[in-house]
Amino acid sequence: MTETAIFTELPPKLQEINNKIYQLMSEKKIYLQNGDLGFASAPSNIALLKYWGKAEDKLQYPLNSSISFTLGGFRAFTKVIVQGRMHANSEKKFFKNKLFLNNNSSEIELPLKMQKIINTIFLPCLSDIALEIKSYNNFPTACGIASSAAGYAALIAAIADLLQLEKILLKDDLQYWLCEWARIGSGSATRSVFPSSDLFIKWNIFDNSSNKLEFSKTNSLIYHSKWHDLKHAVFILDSKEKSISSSAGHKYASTSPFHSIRVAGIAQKVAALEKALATFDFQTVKTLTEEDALLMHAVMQTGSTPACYLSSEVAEVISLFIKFRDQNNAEAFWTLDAGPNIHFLYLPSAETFMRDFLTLCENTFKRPIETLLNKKTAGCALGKNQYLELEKQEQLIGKLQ
Ligand code: 2P0
Repeated sequence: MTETAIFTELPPKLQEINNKIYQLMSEKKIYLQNGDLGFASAPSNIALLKYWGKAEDKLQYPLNSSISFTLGGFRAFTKVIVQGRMHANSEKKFFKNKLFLNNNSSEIELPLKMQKIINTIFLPCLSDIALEIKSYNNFPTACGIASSAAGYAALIAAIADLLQLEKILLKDDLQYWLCEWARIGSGSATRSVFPSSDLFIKWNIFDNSSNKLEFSKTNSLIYHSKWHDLKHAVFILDSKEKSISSSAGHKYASTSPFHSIRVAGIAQKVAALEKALATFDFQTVKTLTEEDALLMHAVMQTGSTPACYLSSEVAEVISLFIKFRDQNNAEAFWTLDAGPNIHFLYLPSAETFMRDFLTLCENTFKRPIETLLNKKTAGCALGKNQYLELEKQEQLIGKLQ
């Protein structure tokens, strides 16, 4: 049964596009055969205002709106390869989808959700073909850098490339299709399927006036051009896999007494952040981002199953940072996702400050601290040429030094 599980209650607009794809498959205008390939590379993203808690679990509607900054250098690279052939006349036979992660030669079991997404997209030819998926990240997995966002975004985009949807769908419909499927894969992935120039992405909650079944609610924001200079670095304090996954954590969000406080204030913060991004109000972006990170971690720590990603060492680094930053009037701020690694965002004026701060931390903790520095602005890229072009760029991620 698992093999043929599909999503049945999709948003009507998504279903409509899928039906169009099914029709083209049946007319052989989309035709796949053994060895056909789809390529994509997608960036990760870091939320300034976070998505934490789901209004609906299956299709992953969020409890609050979120806004992210695209991390063009932190990427997933995904290839999908067809096994079998569409409309095979021979006896129908189910092939098995295969997943290979991070250049590992041993196959890993496809998560049920991934299986369901593939089954739904390829419904008319499920008994004819399967996909071999080869995906890797150029950054550590599961340590507070959204690997599932980049991973699901790249998978959906690679499938779009395989199906040649860029030639078949209107641009807006393709963007909608990518946003919706990426979100169903992993909520934050819906913020990782936009093209290059889109630095800040907003994923909206469905308000009472909108029909949650009709509309995709992810869009790129208008922002001041000075944000193109924004730098991003992560201090890796611990690269072990996190003990409570984000998906589990989302479930407990609403059990925290701080949850309703956070959600009640978020609409106003989203509006204020949008304005601050448009007007280059650095101070407001800094304050809103740091405040929401603290509030989200308060929610995480006080749910029925507490998750403490803000460990004592992380807290110590953040408090050192705030003190040193304020002494130096440095244009820099921090945020923290579901992992013990701290993200710093800063303007070129704070580059020396950030290097000095790293030295301060290393002296304080008496050990070297690994850093990852984002060195690329790039969005979601479909197709072999863009994939190879990005893959051969060695300096997507550097070090703070
Ligand atoms: C975010 N995070 O806005 C928040 C902040 C982590 C902390 O979205 O269950 O992997 O796949 O929808 O997207 C991480 O959760 O969770 C996340 P699912 P996801 O980026």
